[in-house]
Amino acid sequence: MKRAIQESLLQLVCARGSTRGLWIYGCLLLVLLGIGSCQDRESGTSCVDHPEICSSGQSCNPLSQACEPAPAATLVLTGISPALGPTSGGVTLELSGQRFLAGATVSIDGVAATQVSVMSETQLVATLPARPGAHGLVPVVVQNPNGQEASRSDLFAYFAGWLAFPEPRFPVGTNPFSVTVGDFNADGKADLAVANSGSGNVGVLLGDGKGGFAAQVPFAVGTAPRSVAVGDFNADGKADLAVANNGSNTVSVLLGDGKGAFAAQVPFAAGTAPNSVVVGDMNGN
Ligand SMILES: [Ca+2]
Ligand SMILES: [Ca+2]
Repeated sequence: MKRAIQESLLQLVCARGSTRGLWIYGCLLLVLLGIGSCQDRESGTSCVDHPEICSSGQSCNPLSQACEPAPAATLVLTGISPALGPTSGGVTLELSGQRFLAGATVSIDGVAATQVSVMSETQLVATLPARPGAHGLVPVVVQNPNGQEASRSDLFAYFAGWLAFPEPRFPVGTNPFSVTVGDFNADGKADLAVANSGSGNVGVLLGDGKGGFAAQVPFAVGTAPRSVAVGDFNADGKADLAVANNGSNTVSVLLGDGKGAFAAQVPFAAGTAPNSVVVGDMNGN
């Protein structure tokens, strides 16, 4: 019934016998009422009801109810999962969107993602590239082989995991009990001396001045050294070491050569089970 009334209105308003003014205003009224247009009337069919009348490359404009050239289909990126990834890279990302084409490429913060695989027009997977130092949201760009690009800077962020910044570790002996700082090779860079209680030695690690240390060089002392201190015990300007040996009731003195090495320990008797040693000028000379 409604359809019949619409048809009658269209016929009445769009009839060629109408005056031109009535025809224009009538057509406008029909469009506003959503009934149709005289253009449809003349062609006999509305593309709103019959979208199939639009040829390929056209789409139906619901306002004019006429077939018009379709807007160019554009590549769209709508989502990335997971939305966070480590700066060390290597994880698989799933990108969703529209009109992904086989051979599409992905770049993340300007670095090409590897192993890009287009699963469908709406989904592709890619491996996150490593990006040391990156932090927070970064731009992600998908490019089709035809040159179309989609870019989003609000979908994916890098985070710095511990893998990206490994904590430096420098192995020493067994059961290290005490550590002290000195410059044992006189190069102006801080070195370390460690009392390895379980190994019966002192480990010396020469520093590079940038937070790194060479492998420790062990120097034998007494049993179960628990404490180590730096001093210049023979006043030659070269750093020496004193070590409290808990297990042998001695304090060992090791004279340094100023090049990072030490002479064999000279033990001095101490009380029972010494646990620490300090350096000072005990006799005031
Ligand atoms: Ca040094
Ligand atoms: Ca000395």
